[in-house]
Parts: sequence; structure tokens; C-alpha cells
Amino acid sequence: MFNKVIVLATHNKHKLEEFREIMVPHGFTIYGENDLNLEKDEPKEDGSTYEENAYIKAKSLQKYVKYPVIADDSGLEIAALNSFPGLHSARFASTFKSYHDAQLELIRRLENQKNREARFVSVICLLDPNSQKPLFFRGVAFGYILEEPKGDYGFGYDPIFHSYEKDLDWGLAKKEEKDAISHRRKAIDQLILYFAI
Ligand code: ITT
Repeated sequence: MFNKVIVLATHNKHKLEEFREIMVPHGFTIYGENDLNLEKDEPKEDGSTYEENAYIKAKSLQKYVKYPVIADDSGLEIAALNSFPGLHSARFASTFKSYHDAQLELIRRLENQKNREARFVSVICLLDPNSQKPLFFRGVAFGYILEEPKGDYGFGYDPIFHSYEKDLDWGLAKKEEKDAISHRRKAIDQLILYFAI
């Protein structure tokens, strides 16, 4: 049976869970960086694109493992806020006591805004020992920002996002419902195809 081992460069346990939920049924074994107990410096995510940051994270792990390494850089882009918080999604949240507070602040910034369009973006960088170059896979999920947070499923900004696809509030969505349509799912589908060729 097909079994492909991949290491995911992340400290975000929710991301790791989502990669496993989606990829394990396709015959992948996914180790998270934290499973390896490495003593390594944390890379500075100072790229100006998701691609650059995903590459920085994957590259920082590559020399420690013989398996293909992947990293996901992702964010929530709100149209009326010029795509903010986008690349800064994790950093923006870290300036608040909780994700709930960060969610409320984004909602506050949209007060009196008719346009609540938003999208989640995920870019996966793959460093495959069989490939000379880094490979990138991008997924996008389109929707809008709710008037108030709903539910507490998922993680990060999920409770303020409503996706057009399946008409779904992500804070109320079960894992398998979000996994079927998420930005990460769309990027992962391409990654799975790469290994199928
Ligand atoms: P790693 O860098 O260790 O992977 P991180 O959480 O810092 O973990 P990012 O730098 O890619 O990851 O930041 C992405 C942020 O965007 C993440 O922390 C969430 O706040 C948000 N985000 C990304 N995907 C999300 C999702 O599916 N649902 C809700 N929020 C998400």
C-alpha cells in the first residue's frame, strides 16, 4: 500500500491536525515538527509573500530530516481592509489577549462597511529531495466576515468567517465540513496530486 512520510514544519497543532485529517486517508504519514524534538532556532518569517514565508519555514527544517518537508503559510484577507491581516494574521492575533479579542477588533474595523468580503489563503511549500526546486501549492476559500463571532469549532479566525461554498459558518462547522472546502484543503489536494504522478 502507498505510504509516504512527510514532515510538516509548524508549531500550530490545529494546522497539523487538518493536514492529518485530509492526508492520512490518502496513505500519508505526517510528522509535525514538534514530534521530532529538535533543538533548532526558529526562523524569522520576514518574507513579503506567503510563498516566501512558507519556504523560510520549510527550509529551516530540511537539514534535520531525510523526508520531504512541507510548510503552510496562511492568512485571512479582508477586502475592505486592503487584505489585512493577511500575511500578518498570526502576528495581529498575538497582540491581543485572545483570538476572540482579535476577531472582535476585525469586526469593529468593519463597522459601517457594506463590503464584508474576505478570503482565507493557504500556500504550501514542498521541499522534495527528488526535486531541485521548491514547489508551491495555493488554495483560497471565499466568503465574508460575520457581524459577530459564531461557534467555537476550528481555530484562529474561523468563528468570524462564513464561506460561500456550502454556505457554512466555519465556527459552527464540523471538522469534515471545513476540511471538504477549506483553503488548506484546496492546496493539499494539489500536493496529493503531485505525489500521485
Ligand atoms: P506556523 O507558522 O508554525 O505554521 P502559525 O499559526 O504562526 O503557525 P501562520 O504564520 O501561517 O501560522 O499564520 C497563519 C494564521 O492565519 C494563523 O495563526 C491563524 O490566525 C490564521 N489562519 C490560517 N488558517 C486558518 C484557518 O484555517 N482558520 C482560521 N484561521 C486561520
